[in-house]
Amino acid sequence: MTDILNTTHSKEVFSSALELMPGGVSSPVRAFKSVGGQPIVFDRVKGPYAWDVDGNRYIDYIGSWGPAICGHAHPEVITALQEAIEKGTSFGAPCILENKLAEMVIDAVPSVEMVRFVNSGTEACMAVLRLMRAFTGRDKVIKFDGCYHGHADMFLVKAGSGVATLGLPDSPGVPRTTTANTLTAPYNDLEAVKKLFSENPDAISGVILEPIVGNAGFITPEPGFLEGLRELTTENGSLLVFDEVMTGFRISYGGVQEKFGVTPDLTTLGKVIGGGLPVGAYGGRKEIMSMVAPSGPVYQAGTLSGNPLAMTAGIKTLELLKQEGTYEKLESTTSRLIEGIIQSAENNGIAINGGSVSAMFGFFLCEGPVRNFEEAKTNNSELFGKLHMEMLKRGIYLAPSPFEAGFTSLAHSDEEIDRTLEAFDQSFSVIKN
Ligand code: KE4
Repeated sequence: MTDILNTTHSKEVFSSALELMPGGVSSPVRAFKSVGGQPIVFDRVKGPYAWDVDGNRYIDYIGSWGPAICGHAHPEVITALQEAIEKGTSFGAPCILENKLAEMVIDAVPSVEMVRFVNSGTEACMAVLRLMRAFTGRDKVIKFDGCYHGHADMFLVKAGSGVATLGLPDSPGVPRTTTANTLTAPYNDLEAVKKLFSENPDAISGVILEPIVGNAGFITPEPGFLEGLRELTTENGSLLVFDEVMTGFRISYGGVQEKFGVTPDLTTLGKVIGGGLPVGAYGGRKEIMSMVAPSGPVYQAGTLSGNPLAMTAGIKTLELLKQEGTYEKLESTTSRLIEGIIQSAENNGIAINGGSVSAMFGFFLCEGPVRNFEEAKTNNSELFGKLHMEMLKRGIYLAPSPFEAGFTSLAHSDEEIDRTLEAFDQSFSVIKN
């Protein structure tokens, strides 16, 4: 099964884009830099599929980097948006839809008693750091190597996602003074975190992490890691923050914190809660959130925050996800996929280790285990690039970086998984030599 793809029009459009936008893209990871080859210019998406401007169809395992968990352009989301748009695209005023989505988030996410909507995960993480510092009166923050919390200056320290993909160490333009208060530790290393707390007594506002990592590739917390961070932050009068922008409403309806039973003080969200439109959010205990302007002194604002279209798409998406059997289906689809990928690589003598939790998966082409970013970087990136290219030729659209997780959706059926595993079999047998 090799659909040799004619990507002439993609090439034309992308070469024009290169003249118009840095790297021809609106976000770096889309440029295929780390896998090489021709970025695919999308024309439309539906369900588990994407079509490019040359008319080629792909089974999509990126899902717009997370939002399309119900499948692209879900008919009920589209219909809800069509109705909402008749009432205008943006109010800049209180809107009952904000109440509705806020209630859904508060009901679902254990740590969230009050929530503020913003327009991206980056904004949510920026705001939550300001709030952590204001609430504790402390300036330092601990993040983990390879974790990505958006592109705000203070987080661009050993970050993951596009920063890792492009090998950007600490991005230029970020003053040392800005990152001086950002401390880092290896993921899954509680001793390193303890050491930072003992070296910085009463100075650390909190710890922020991806409770399941998707931006250094897919890395899960070792047993006891999340629980250990909960104890350490409480003992030290610091806050625990789960950045669930990627995992929120994906790992379970209540996120990692519900599935793993560890409740942080604050949570950031994005992607899924916008149903494909720009939404981010941060929330947590009322005593903390009540510090946010205008109820408190911590300033944060946004022209399009809480806009009716984004709220509508988010509400409908969460309604779909809340339905009976959703996460069981996502779990079975994704575990069948990753088990098949691993089996296929092993059948071809290719070193691989990977896994999945609900609708999120990933694998590294290296000997395992991969418990942190350093171990993730032993991934054979050259072989990964070859695999990506072979899969693309067979109409399978994987994340163009070994430092990104993959995503399935409710629209991925047995047919798509079967086709995908067939393509992996063929691709692994081609690249193994
Ligand atoms: P955005 O500003 O991209 O909405 O969210 C930033 C962010 C924050 N926290 C986590 C855990 C995230 O995964 C993200 C964004 N994720 C990347 C994918 N790895 C977005 C894709 C991109 O940058 O193009």
